[in-house]
Amino acid sequence: MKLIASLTSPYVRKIRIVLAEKKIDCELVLESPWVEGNPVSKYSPLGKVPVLVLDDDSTLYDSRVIAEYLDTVAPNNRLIPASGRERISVKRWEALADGILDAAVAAYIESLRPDGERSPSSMERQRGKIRLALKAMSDELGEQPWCHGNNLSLADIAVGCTLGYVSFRLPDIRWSEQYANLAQLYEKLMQRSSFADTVPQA
Ligand SMILES: N[C@@H](CCC(=O)N[C@@H](CS)C(=O)NCC(=O)O)C(=O)O
Repeated sequence: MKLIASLTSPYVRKIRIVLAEKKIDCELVLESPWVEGNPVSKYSPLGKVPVLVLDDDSTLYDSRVIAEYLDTVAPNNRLIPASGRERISVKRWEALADGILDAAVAAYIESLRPDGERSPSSMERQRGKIRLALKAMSDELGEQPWCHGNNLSLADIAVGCTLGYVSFRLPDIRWSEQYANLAQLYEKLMQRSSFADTVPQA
């Protein structure tokens, strides 16, 4: 099994953390989907990372499908509840976290465009979503030790990857000063080697 990956992608980080928490061995194949002529589209028609290539050469994407697959094939350290409202709650957290990521990635990509081509209104639109969704995250976490239940779940992994990415690419969004509960959760997550070993680096 191999993971087509880039070290800055927060969606890839989510999968690397799932692999580490579930102690699953997987080869990491580093490819940037932004480099001209990159081979990512050979693995996924969407041309995005992560892609998981299975031993029979079939491929899985995107990160939500891969996370679910890994949690199903390895029943140890379950990260997603098996069914019902519990499962939906974890998946909803993941949707919230990934939604912030989608907006953060879009805002960052827009910021890289040359002067004159950049759209301040489009960047502000994405930033508005990020601000609202971070507040929703903080409100929903409240005083709970974990996003869902009494243990680490995919909800915490997705939220942690999102918080790390916002700090990495949009450092002027000072979520940790604004939301003490999110800062505490991130600090706790960063004590795990799965998180500490996967901090995004430029
Ligand atoms: N929904 C996808 C998002 C994946 C994604 O957007 N990956 C980015 C890297 S952070 C990418 O490969 N972008 C390349 C492109 O948009 O061409 C997932 O959860 O895996």
